[in-house]
Amino acid sequence: MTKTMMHLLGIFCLGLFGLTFAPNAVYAHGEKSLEPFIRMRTIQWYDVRWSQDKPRVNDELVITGKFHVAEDWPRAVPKPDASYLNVSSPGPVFVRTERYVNGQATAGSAALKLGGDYDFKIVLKARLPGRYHIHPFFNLHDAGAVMGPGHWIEVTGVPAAFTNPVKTLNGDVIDMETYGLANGIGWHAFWFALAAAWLLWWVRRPLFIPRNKMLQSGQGDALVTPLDRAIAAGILVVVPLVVFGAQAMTDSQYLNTIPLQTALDQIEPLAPVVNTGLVQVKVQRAEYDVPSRSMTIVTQIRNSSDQPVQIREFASGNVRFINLASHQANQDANQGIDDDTLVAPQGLSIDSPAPIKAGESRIVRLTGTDALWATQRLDGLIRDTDSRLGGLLFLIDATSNRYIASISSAVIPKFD
Ligand SMILES: [Cu+2]
Repeated sequence: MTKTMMHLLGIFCLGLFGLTFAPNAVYAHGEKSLEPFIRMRTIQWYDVRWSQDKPRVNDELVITGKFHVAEDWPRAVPKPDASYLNVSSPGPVFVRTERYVNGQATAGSAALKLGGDYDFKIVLKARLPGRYHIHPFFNLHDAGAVMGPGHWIEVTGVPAAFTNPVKTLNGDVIDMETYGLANGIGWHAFWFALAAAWLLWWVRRPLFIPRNKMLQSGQGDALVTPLDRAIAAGILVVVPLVVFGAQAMTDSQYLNTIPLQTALDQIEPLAPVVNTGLVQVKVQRAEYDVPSRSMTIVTQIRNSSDQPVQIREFASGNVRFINLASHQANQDANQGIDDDTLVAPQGLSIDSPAPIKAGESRIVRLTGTDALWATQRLDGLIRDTDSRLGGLLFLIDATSNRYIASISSAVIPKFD
């Protein structure tokens, strides 16, 4: 090996070491793993709330929220024909007891409609004590997990206190923590023992090379004894007998069983909440300034409602830029996702902050500047093959009526 090669190898190993032990990846669990255009332009979460921060073991935690399915769904992502609303947590630290989408109880996957509006409610029950970052998220078939906002939850109490009784359709009450456990362990142990015994039966004798030698010297017949054949025949008879016998016993013991369900739940979107047409927003141009980590969006806003409206917030990929001059700014900044760092402290700056009058159409330049573009890896957008920004623009009138627009636009990067 030449000296240069040794050097290169050294640098490679150092790099690998650095990547493996990088300290800043400790809390991440997939929030930023998907391409920014997927996080911005598929499921657009908002109003996500957690019922409490510190449940005890067995207490309920309810996550509620809303999401809009972006109209400008990326071409590279399969349409959301099979999507599953889930909760991300580090292991089975909660159990999910109920889930509703648009008020409809649902357990399976569902097809979502582009441009559709949905609300959801997930009921969890705390199982293991600890401090966890909990997110609602959508598993999109063939695309990945689009995370909603996360929240730190501290579960207190002792693990042994957890119970999970469930009443079956037959009226029996079973404990889900232990139900069928002995049976499952028993069957695994049985098959493991049988397979291990059969392996050992052969392994204890001379293996590959001695056997090969015996074959070569014409002593192959001595390798398999009549006893081997008898045992093999025995297994061939006994294993199917055990399988079919156990199946028959199970059938007679549990008369009413239901197979695991594979059908898709059919859930209709709500009456439009986003892009209702009363306040129309068109993006004329969006520009991302790389060194100052600043996104500028030039929008044309047309107010067809009968009240003046004011811009309240721009949210994209769970990063929120709040108009600190809007009359609900304080409430917004302290609501919902207050304890994680996804609200940009400097907020959203607006070049013409006066409310847009009823009937008025105005060009408004919005600027959101924050390191979150980089730390949330949303700035990777400009190096993607789909450099289109997406997000929700919230507007509000004096009586707190809210108008939401799902906007999208190609982004032009500025590198100097
Ligand atoms: Cu998290």
